[in-house]
Amino acid sequence: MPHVNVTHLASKGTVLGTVVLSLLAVPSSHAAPTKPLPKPDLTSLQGVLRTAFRQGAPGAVARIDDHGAILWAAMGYADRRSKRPISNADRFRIGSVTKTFTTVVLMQLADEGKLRLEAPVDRYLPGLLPDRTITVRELLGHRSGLYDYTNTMFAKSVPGFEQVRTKVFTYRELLKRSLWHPRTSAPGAAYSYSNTNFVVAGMLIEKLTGHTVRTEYENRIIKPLKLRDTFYLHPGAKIPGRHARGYLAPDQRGAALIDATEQTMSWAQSAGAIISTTRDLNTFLSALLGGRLTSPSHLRQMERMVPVSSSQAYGLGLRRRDLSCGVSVYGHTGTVQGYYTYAFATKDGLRSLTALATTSNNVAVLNTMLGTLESAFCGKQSKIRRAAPPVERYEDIAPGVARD
Ligand code: REX
Repeated sequence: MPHVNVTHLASKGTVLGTVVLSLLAVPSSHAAPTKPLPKPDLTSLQGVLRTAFRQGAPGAVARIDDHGAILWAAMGYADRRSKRPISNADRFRIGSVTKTFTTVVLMQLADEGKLRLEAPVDRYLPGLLPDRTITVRELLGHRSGLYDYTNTMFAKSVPGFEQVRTKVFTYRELLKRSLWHPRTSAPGAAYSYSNTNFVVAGMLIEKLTGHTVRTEYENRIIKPLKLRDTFYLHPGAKIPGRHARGYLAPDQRGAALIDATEQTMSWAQSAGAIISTTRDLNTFLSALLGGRLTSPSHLRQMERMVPVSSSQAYGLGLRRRDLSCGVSVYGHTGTVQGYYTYAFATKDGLRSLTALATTSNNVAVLNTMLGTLESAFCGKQSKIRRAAPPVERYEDIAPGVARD
């Protein structure tokens, strides 16, 4: 039998009760009073993780932080060989949630007057991009038209991964792979998700600060927020300390999972190489949305959304999901080999959810895990029945997952 572990904690160590009470006191400090958020539904959260496990995720965890109260759930294994049960203390690869960290660093630089969102990237990195008019805002909102080199890199999931898992790329090499292809649109003309944008964002950080992105993530976010389980390790391939192993599903149905835990993450770097935990990501998102990482005006810029689909929108390094009960949440998703992450919070940052499934290239699991948002923010008011999970039009992920 798989391990099931569901625990309730309240902020001061007392058991439940406090969780329920705290959920009623919703209105934020800066937003106009809105109707109270529905209570999270821990039973359905547990059910979502169980479904993901049945669909092939070796492990799945989720943690909700709500006004200091914590709810968490875990299902399955951190390691298929040792059968160690997975828990919310396990570190994992967060993929593109890294893009929100990268954007925060750039917003801080903008706050310091070192960067302008409307300025062409060319002002800071002369001659780098083929089109000198692409602005910083267009990069961070995926509206530059720069082709996503991961589409071709991972057209075949396992061979693509094996080809890069031990490689070390420079930012310029990654950019070159993008520029082999025509641009997807003129600058600013259309949304088209591309890791290339956040490779250039990493180059901007290094150019403007004279430091590695690692130093900037550490000094500006990780240390101030005391994120003890959050690291940017590149090109080191091992996840330090206690962590969940990640398993990539091959493109052939029914083929054995590939343990993808160790890899350099060099293909992603500032677009996706951070390691973290559910607790640290919740802390990060509530600090960001609560206004503790950037000026109010630059947070508003991140939150200025352009619709991507009927239930999704993208701002700057930040996604919005519109849930079935009318609640909208802000954060990011992440997909790297072996790990699917959802990290979202309410606009005021007072309730946050991070969920992880330790597999990837498995659309069923990806769609199922979207249900963790419904459980966390809509609870019993969710209009989505788990028997018919929401279909995620996941146009943002490389071929095979994305465009099926
Ligand atoms: C890489 C391929 C997907 C994954 C990718 N990841 O672009 C970035 C990210 C860093 O997290 N983006 C997601 C592989 C979409 C986000 O922003 O939420 N897929 C897999 C394939 C497909 O190999 N053939 O599923 O592991």
